[in-house]
Amino acid sequence: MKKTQIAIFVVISIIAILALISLSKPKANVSQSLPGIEVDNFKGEKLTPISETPALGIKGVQKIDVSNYKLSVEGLAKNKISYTYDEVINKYQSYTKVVTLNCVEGWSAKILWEGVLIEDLINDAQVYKDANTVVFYSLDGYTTSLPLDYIKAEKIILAYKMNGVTLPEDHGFPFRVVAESKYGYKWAKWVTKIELTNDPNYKGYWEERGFSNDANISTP
Ligand SMILES: Nc1nc2c(c(=O)[nH]1)N[C@H]1C(S)=C(S)[C@@H](COP(=O)(O)O)O[C@H]1N2
Ligand SMILES: [Mo]
Repeated sequence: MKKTQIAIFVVISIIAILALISLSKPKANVSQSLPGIEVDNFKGEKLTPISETPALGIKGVQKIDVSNYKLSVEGLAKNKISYTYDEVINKYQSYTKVVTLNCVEGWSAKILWEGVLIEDLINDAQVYKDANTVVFYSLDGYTTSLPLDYIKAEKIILAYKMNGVTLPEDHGFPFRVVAESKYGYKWAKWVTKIELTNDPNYKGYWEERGFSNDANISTP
């Protein structure tokens, strides 16, 4: 082979290799809302299908367009943060757990949840020492609160998937709280703001209407 032929061969080979590398790279930071396939069990545990899980809301289903959605972390924190949907999903470690949602109305649903630790989201805001309560604000005007110590100790997640599929709109898309061992009214859906306070007696929507603030599910 002549030198020029070798040079052309080398150049073409390099282009081909670069093309292959760029094709095989996963496209990070781009969220795709593929419907996915719902799972019906997890490690042998039977899950409740989403279709059999009631969807509640004081003002009906909230529709959130993630292209102009922000999740803010405010209150007793040095560094107020405003996250996009993709930042929450891509910047933080994800966790899965099977947790049963119990409503005071008497029904329950065992679901595989996937989301990020609320502790991780608020740590980046540099929470002040006197904060002891976390208040969740939702698009429908709903609010509820949880103790900060409980959120840390129980590794409470803000979920974006249930039974392996993107959280459906009627179950709180894009993010909802999974407040395990507490009644459903602590499981805020369509969360838009997380506020750190030093008021452990803050009363949310149902708490103001007589439901207990600790909301613990009594285990007989
Ligand atoms: N934003 C918002 N979150 C909410 C509510 C609501 O009305 N608005 N209802 C709560 C109640 S009382 C229950 S039992 C659960 C029900 O969750 P699901 O609709 O996914 O079953 O959502 C909780 N989160
Ligand atoms: Mo509920």
